[in-house]
Amino acid sequence: MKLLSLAALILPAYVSAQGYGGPAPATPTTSSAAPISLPSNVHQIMLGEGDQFTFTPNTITAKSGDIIAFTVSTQSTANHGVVQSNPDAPCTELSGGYDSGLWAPGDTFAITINDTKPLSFFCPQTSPAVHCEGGMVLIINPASPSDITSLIAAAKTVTNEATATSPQSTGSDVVATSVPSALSSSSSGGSNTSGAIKGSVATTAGFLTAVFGFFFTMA
Ligand SMILES: [Cu+2]
Repeated sequence: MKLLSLAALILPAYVSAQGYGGPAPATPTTSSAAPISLPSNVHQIMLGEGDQFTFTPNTITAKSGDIIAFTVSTQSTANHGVVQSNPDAPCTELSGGYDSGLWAPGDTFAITINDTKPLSFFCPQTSPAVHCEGGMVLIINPASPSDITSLIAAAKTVTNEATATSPQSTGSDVVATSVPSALSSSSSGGSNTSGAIKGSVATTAGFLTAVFGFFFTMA
């Protein structure tokens, strides 16, 4: 009994030293394709699914005040982003337009739209390939369903012109917003956190085996 009391004193101290007394670790991402139930005012668009230069879907209908959450697919080997454009220049940043910057696979970011007029966007990634020229464009609230086909065709005729300046949190009827809680667990760092947890758990298990092995030998 006395040995067990000693173990009860040692173990919490050890566990505390490993950081378990701090904030709970983020829940690791399991799959970017897992269906998630979203509020009706939230739309999710995947970037780079299948490691392609695509938005999935690449055209959506949304109401004023709706949130569009963008998630870079974990299937992607490239970083992607969303930059507001003028449909007449599909790979050029709209003056005063929204610019997300580039995000890594597994990351989620979001915008709120404040109008129902057509809004067009492109991916600003240019290295090693220019994604916009590969057709990585998006329309929110297209005037016609065929507009996305025309925009993709126009983007593919652009040569070395995917221009974006620096991240801008506001644009034309667009403003960056926080990621809805239903999607926030898939934000960045999931895989790294997961690896850290696994390593820590393995170390703790080894420690426990050593402790109890020691006491067992002593008894
Ligand atoms: Cu891209």
